[in-house]
Amino acid sequence: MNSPHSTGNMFRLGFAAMAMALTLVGAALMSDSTPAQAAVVSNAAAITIPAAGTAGPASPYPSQITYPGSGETIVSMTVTLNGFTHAFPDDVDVLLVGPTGTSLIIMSDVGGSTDISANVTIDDAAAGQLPDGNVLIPTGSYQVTNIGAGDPFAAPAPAPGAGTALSVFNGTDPAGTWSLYVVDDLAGDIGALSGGWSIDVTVAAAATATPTHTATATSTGTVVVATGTATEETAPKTHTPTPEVSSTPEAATEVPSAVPTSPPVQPSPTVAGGGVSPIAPPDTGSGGYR
Ligand SMILES: [Ca+2]
Ligand SMILES: [Ca+2]
Repeated sequence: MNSPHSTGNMFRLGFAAMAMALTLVGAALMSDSTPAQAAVVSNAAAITIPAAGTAGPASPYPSQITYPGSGETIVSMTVTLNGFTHAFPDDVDVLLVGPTGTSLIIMSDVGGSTDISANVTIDDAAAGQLPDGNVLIPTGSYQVTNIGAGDPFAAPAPAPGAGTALSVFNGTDPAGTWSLYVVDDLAGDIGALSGGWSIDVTVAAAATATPTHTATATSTGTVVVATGTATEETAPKTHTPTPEVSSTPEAATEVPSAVPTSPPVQPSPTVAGGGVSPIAPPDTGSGGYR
C-alpha cells in the first residue's frame, strides 16, 4: 500500500519546506543563538484498519515515513492521523516508533463506539486528551491518550515505551525511518486512515545548513553565529558572510584581525562583518546570493 512516488514527493516538499524555513530563520531568527525550524513529512498512502477481517494489525504494518537529513535534534513534534474513520474507534491502538527506537502509544481505546471521521493531531500542547467512552471525536488536536493497558502490537512492532507524551522524542535525531503501527484490537467494525499520516517536527538548527549547503556546512555554521550579532546592526552585514563561501581564505583572514577589538565572542563576527563590508563590493559580484 505504500506509494513510493507519493512519499518521495512529500520528501521533496519536506526539503523545500526546510529550505524555506532556513531562509525564514536566517531572516527572522538571527538573534537567536539556537534558532529552530520545522518540517512536515508525510506518507499519504491509506492505512486499512485492520488489514483483513475485523481485528488485527492494519495494512501496511507498519506505515513508514523517512525524515531526511541528519544531525538535528527534536525540540517538539506533532503527529497527524489523516482521514481517520472507524465504526468503533475504541478498537484502534496506534504505536509510533522513532528512528532511534523510542516508541510511544499515541492513541488507544478512545471514542468508544461512536463513529469517527476526522483528522486527529496528537500534540503535547493541545488543551486535553481524546475522550474515553462513546463520545464523538471531532477534527482537532489532542494530547497523547492511552486508555487501558496491555494493548497488543504484534511483531515486528517493538514493545511500547512507557512514555505518555510526544516529548519522549525530544532530544533525539529525527533523521531516519518513523514507523506507525496501527492495530484493531476487537472483532467487529473496521476503519482506515484514508489520508495516511504525517509528522511535524521542530528541530534545533544545529544542522540547518545541511539541506542546502552540504559542502559548505563548516563556513555556514560560522556565518550563523556572525549573523546573530549583526542583527542589531544593518542588513548588509548579514549577507556579507554568505558570498565568502567561494572565498573562504578572505573570511579566515578577516576574522582574526577583528577579534582583538571585541571582548565577548559575539562581537568578533560583527566586526568581521564590518571589516568585510568594504571588500564586499568585489565579492558581491560573484555572490549575488540574494
Ligand atoms: Ca490502551
Ligand atoms: Ca474491530
